[in-house]
Amino acid sequence: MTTEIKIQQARADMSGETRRRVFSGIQPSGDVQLGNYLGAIKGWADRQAEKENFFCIVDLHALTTPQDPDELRHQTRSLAAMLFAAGLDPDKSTIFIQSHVTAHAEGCWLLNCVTPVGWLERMTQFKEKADNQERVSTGLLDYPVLMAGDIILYDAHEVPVGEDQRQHVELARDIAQRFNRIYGDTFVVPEAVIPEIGGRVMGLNDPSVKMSKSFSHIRGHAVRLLDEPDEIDRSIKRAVTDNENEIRFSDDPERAGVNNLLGIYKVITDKTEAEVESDFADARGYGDLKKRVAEVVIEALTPIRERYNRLMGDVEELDRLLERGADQARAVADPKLDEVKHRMGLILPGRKG
Ligand code: AQP
Repeated sequence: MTTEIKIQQARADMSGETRRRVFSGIQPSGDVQLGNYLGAIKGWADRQAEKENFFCIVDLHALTTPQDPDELRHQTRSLAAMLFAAGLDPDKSTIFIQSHVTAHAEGCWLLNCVTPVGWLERMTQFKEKADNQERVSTGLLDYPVLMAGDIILYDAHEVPVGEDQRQHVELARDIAQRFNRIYGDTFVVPEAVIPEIGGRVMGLNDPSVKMSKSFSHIRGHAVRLLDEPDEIDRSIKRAVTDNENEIRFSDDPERAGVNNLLGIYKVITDKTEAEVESDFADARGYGDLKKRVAEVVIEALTPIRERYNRLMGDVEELDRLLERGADQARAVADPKLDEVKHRMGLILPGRKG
């Protein structure tokens, strides 16, 4: 960076002109569920005007577990439509498919070469997912390095994710710092931004496990964003609670079901804990709680489902929006990848140094 640019940058920073850069991703690995929405997508959409945003449909990550090829193509477009329907605006955010920007896969290889394998073997999500599979792919182990590359190739400052991704963002920090130490200052060291409530929406059928796309086919586990109102109503009415009758926030694991329902209500209505508890002061029991939670969820998801259906009716327009996003993403990721290659000693085609 020249001195002139550094001065301009410092001025812009002082006047607050530069916006923090945000990167996050979501896998097209199943039906988007309420946890994905409340823990990640809703926050991305609510804050997109304040930041410079990159949101990525991480189809390469989805390949780490077995996928039907036609189904994966459908899920990828469907997820794109869902993100636009949930409020991501292509004029405020860059929304793109990971495999359309080849710098992600190349960056992963380069970062693999500075990442000790022991760091990956320690990842909780790897251990959990590996336990559930007969044959574990190298990709499943390597997933966090690809994710680190996704983030640091954009010099992202912030990574808004649900609690389950905290460890992977920590790893991205470690990899960025290690690279900077070995090859000189190259990457911004990113930070995870995790919502206090909503960061971990739990399964309705079992509030001791997180709500997950992979389990969304299990009856009563999740609210899927495309569920019809009566289905949402049924899932929430079947939610596991406890034998008490007290509607208040609590960190007692025995009361995790009620806490989960109150958390969902709180994030959707954007109220404080005190306001939420006062909303339920006149409730006559968990039946009332479930009824009102179902109402606010249905009210929030109905317009998203309607917009989604319209977008899926015009696949050409959807693909056009995704191409535009990929062009914008390449303009940032490709020069960064060149810088990384150069620092590591690779010859860039057409460059003398
Ligand atoms: N239950 C949850 N509560 C809060 N946030 C959640 N997220 C996922 N589940 C919850 C957040 O959603 C974003 C996208 O997730 P992902 O597609 O990268 O995969 P994931 O974290 O593994 O989510 P799933 O739904 O559990 O998918 P599968 O079953 O395919 O693994 C992330 O920011 C995540 O934190």
